[in-house]
Amino acid sequence: LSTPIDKSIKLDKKIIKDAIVRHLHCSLGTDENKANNHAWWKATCAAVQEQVLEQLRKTQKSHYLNDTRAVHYFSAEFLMGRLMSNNLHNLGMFEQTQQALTELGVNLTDIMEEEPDMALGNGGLGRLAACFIDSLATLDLPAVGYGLHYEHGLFRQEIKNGEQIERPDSWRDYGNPWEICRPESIQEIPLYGYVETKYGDNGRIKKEWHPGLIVKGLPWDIPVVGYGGKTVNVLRLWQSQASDYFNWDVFNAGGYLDAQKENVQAETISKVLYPNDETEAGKELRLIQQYFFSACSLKDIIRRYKRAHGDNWSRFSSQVVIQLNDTHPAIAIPELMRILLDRAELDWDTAWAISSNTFAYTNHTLLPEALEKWPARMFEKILPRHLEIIYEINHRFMLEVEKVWPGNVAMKQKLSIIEEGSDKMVRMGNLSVVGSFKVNGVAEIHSALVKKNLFPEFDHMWPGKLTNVTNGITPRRWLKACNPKLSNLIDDKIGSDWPLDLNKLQELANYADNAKFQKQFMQIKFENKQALAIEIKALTGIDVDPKAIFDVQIKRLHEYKRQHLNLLHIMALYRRLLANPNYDMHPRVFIFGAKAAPGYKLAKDIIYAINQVATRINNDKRVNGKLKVVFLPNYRVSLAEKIIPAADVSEQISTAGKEASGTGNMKLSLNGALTIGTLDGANIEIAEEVGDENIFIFGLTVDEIDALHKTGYNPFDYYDNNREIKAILDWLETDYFTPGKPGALASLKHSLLEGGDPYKVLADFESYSAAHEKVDAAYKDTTRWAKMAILNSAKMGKFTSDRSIKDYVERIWKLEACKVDE
Ligand code: 26M
Repeated sequence: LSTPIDKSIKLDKKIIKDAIVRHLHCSLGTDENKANNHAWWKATCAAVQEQVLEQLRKTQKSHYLNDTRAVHYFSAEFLMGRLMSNNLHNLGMFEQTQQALTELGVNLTDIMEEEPDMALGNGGLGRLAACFIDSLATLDLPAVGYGLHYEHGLFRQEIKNGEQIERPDSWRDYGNPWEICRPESIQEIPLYGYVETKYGDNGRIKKEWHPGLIVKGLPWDIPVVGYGGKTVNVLRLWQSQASDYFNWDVFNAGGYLDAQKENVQAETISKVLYPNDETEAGKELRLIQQYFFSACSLKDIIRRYKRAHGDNWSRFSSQVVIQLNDTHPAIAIPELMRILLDRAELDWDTAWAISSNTFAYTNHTLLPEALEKWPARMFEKILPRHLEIIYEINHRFMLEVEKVWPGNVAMKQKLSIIEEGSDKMVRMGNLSVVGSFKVNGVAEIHSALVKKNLFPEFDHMWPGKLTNVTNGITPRRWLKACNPKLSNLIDDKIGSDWPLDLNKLQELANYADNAKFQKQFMQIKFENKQALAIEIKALTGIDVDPKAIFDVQIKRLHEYKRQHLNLLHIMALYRRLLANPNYDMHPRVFIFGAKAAPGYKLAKDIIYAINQVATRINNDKRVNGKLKVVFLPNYRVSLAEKIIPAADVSEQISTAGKEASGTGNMKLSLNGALTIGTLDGANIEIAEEVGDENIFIFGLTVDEIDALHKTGYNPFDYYDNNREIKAILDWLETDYFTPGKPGALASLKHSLLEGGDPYKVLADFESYSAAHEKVDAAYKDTTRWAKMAILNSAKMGKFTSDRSIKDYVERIWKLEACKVDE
């Protein structure tokens, strides 16, 4: 792959200005005097969208004429955030648009705040998909993102009396200026019903699925603008609708009112994103969502393939590669088999060769509770033909297992796609491995553990199928757009082509010891902290001093991510300060952002505990401004873009072996925050890049966690032998942090003791506390800290999502770039 050069479109300021005003008048029916920020935002979007759509048309023409192989990224989640700033930067129109608006008396930064986040994802997995489609377009690779057009994205979080309240997210209430509805490409999706076995003329058995319900899939296209503004790919999201002419088949004929009920059911499919980032076993609607978007997307791909190749399937897997973002779209595997067998009437081996050369699967987790399983009975009800096909896939796979491990029943049970038991289950991970030509983990350690612990026998059966592609992040959003001051400084120092070639940041290392550059770098950090301090005041009413260390933990709330380890340490600092008012520490602000799954009780208890401890500490004069704790409500992409440029310290403290990769770790380090972290996920590779002297590593390793687990971990050993740990845990049971409500925080203590402390919080506490003392010492040495921060930014080149995508292209997709003509 060649690295594109700077190819930004230089649009005249005057043209932009005219376009904005034209849209204000002609699209929005208002004028310069009446327009509020929302109207200006919409008019500006419309003006930008004109440029975007022109490039989209050119891109599609070019891909069509070249009949290119393309990747189809299937993902139940795309956490896009806001698009205006990104599109302006990628089109190379940011400055001109800013000036155009200034001349109109409008502030671009203000109107960008009008844009609601597109929060169609939970966290890391969804944001990864968004970074990947940015990189695919930037690298001029033919690609389509496929997903669900949720009416409501991830819930909006409010904090009331310290507790999380979930409110609906309505990102499209006032219209989404970026999306285009494509009714000409509606698909029909069958569900329920039964399978009829027929005998064809040649005596061959034919299966016919008689669905009980058909729903429509209406596609919405979101243009994805590559950096440089040449390639514009699409993200195609499916909305479910009732099918107006076919609701129930003859066996279920109902009246008009019954049909209305079916309409509601059909339209429920794309209503809401599941707010859980692990499996909720047995949620019928979730399986239907998965099948709905996978089936719509496959039909869309096949329609396009047939336009070029007719009924000749022989080139399908050389033109089409489908990447499964986790197992959520794995149902696409039996769906493609169904189409090839029942519709195209291919024989099994031909169909299987096509299908298994089309799919590749990315695993994002080792946590057993997050591995998807669906009850076979549920499958039978919703997708009866698919269950038959899965059984046949499994039967043939079991014959392969028999060849490798003859007579080994236990092995067959272990590897089977079907988990036997009182309630048979379909294991989507096993189906994905069997039905794909490549499987990857998302960081070196994670991929090694996928091979060693999760799928060792598959690795033995198909050497080379399991591989690694370390995650990455787009530097366009996560440095250039979100941290304009630092970006400009970098431009001045090393030139402006680093967003396309992030390894160029290496050159900053030459200035790591340069006093003037250190001063400039830290001055920008300080100004970003001032801006965040204002935001914190506005959102929470809390005053924070930008001269304090801003110590940040922003991610979904999970026990394995150990926000409670951070909290226990904050309580320890508080206690030390109360015991000794002269306790020597540089002032620190601990900043949290985290949503808990609505049904995850302990996660919500931890949010409550953070808020209660925060209130007590923030109002305690005795800490003398040395300690502040801030929980920022409604953490989301657009809030991350404000926090990350202002962070000094990045908390990446998961139990070793539990965080597949992490990507926030990369964003924070890129913006000059120093990591305090465990040897887990991509932290290990970050440490390799920045060097051990520029990161604060602590805690047990994967092997040590394993060993501890095997010898029998007893959290009471730490409680009984460490006075600080005992005091802190006992403190949680008093009403010190919850006046009048003793025991309100007891569940936390309980989970760490009687609950067995499954994520080894207490085992890592001392080491974590010691690492924080090193952080404090390092910060006091301003020269040393500045150098370390600069080197973090300088060494993040590896973690551009462009590199991840190039790895996917080389190791899995085998795609070629397709330049878009002028
Ligand atoms: C599954 C079934 C039903 C409802 C929801 C789900 C589900 C949704 C999201 C399960 C998992 C989901 O996301 C997991 C996730 O975000 N994993 C993270 O992926 C990142 C990108 O690879 C990694 O960096 C993180 O380490 C990993 O936790």
